[in-house]
Amino acid sequence: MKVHISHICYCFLLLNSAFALYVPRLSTSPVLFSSVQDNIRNNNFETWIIKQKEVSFQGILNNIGGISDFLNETEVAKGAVIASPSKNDPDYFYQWTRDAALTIKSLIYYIQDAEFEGVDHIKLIVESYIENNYYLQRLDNKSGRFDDDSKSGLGEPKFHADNTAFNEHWGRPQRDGPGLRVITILSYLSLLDKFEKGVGNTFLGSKEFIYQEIVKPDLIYISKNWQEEGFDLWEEISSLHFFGSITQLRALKDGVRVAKELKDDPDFIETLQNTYDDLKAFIVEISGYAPESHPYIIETPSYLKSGKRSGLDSAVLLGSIHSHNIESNDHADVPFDVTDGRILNTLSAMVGDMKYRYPINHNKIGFERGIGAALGRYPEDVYDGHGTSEGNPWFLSTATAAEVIYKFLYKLGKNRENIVVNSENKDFFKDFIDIERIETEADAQIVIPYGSTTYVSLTRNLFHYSDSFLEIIKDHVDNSGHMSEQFNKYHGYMQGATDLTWSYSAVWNSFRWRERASRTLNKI
Ligand SMILES: *[C@@H]1O[C@H](CO)[C@@H](O)[C@H](O)[C@H]1NC(C)=O
Ligand SMILES: CC(=O)N[C@H]1CO[C@H](CO)[C@@H](O)[C@@H]1O
Repeated sequence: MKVHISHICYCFLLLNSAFALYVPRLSTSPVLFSSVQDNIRNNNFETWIIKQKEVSFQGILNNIGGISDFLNETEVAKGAVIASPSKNDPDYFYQWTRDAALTIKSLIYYIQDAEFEGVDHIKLIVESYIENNYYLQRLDNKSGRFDDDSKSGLGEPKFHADNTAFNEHWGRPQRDGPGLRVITILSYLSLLDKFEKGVGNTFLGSKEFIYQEIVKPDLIYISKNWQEEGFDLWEEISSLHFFGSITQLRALKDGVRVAKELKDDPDFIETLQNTYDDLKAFIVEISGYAPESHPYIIETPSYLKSGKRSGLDSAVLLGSIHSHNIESNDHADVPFDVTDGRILNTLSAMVGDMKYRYPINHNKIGFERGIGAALGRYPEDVYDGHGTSEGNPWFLSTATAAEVIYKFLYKLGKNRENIVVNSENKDFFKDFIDIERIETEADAQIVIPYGSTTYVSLTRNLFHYSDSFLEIIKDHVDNSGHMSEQFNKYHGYMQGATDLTWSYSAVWNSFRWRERASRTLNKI
């Protein structure tokens, strides 16, 4: 277990390599020396963000085979992304399709922000991840095979880091992996197009190869399997899940676009388009993800029905942000963007529950204005990072709440949209504005015009609300900015898998959206 009071030197080694910042891994580094100045948490909030952003980015790179100084190349294949370096209690020394796809996306954002200047080394990493997935897709495994009709093997959730199949008992299949991989890889291909860059990796060779050999099999998997049950992103329950469906929908939408661009077989394009239409209708009308009985999204409707769960889950927030990474206004293509009332209400309901559920949040009770809380995965969680006892807050859930609000503010500002508060999103806004009129008249709405004084003060308050989630993260990282999976709900010390790649990626992404939201709001 890693606790945030440990003393580790935070070494800045300026090498000729592009990776200027090396963060020693806690479990293997001897205690060197420490002083108050070394403690990253002693910085003011803005300075902490700058430093934590670098540590977080390096935290992702440290967990990728072929480039990390901390990984043995025999144990971790080039381009494989381990979930965590932790090999026991818990053993996360594997590559999960989901975690890898989500965390590689941070590297793609990094390339996008740099507009390809000085980031050739990151481009190579992204391409080695894509190449690695070509091999993983073709491994027979306990979920099935690559070559059968439904491409069943693509539902395998995790692999050994050295690119061999994991043949033990597990919650499989998990059906979100192929869609997440499609989203990540196609976002990279779009970026190459936008900046007129080519594929550098000689095995992959071209955009066409990547589409035909890697993306297309995943799209076929989705079209054959979207109605089938599978384990959720937390690997615990088999059913249909919002996170899986909404990310599959995004993958199909992007898939149709690229299939058309590359002039793929018209029959295949039609199949994809039909699957997209069917899945969208399922999500909106049939699934039970957005029932009238609840103001928020239900992650796994079958578990709500059986009374086992409230349906509240940070998977919903993750599903929203990871199916809407594109800057265009695509609410019509894929519903439940961050501007959707139900997504915002999910966030407030999570905060409303966990503020009371986790003792470390109790000092947040009673504030008049909205204030963030440490968020876990879902209220009924009992996984403590090592075994089952009681659930705790997670870094990635807490960071994702912040990202949802930053992204919401960014989109509003960028589109110069009014803020409209109505019965669909009042749960989210009630801590910030007086919604009495909406409570009493069902059709009432409050319109706050873009650029008005109220608009400026409301968006500022919401920005501070997002920041309050990141301030919690600042309180719980260790002295050098390392992040595990969870932090204990009673005493706040970290626990669970050390240096979780996904924690670093989620926190890095939230910083990125904070910068974008801030720039947009400053223009009002
Ligand atoms: C890397 O791992 C292999 C296999 O476990 C082992 O034989 C080798 O000694 C390791 N190399 C280093 C540098 O630790
Ligand atoms: C059920 C099944 O087909 N399992 C296979 C998964 O893949 C490994 C090799 O990668 C096989 O040994 C298993 O039989």
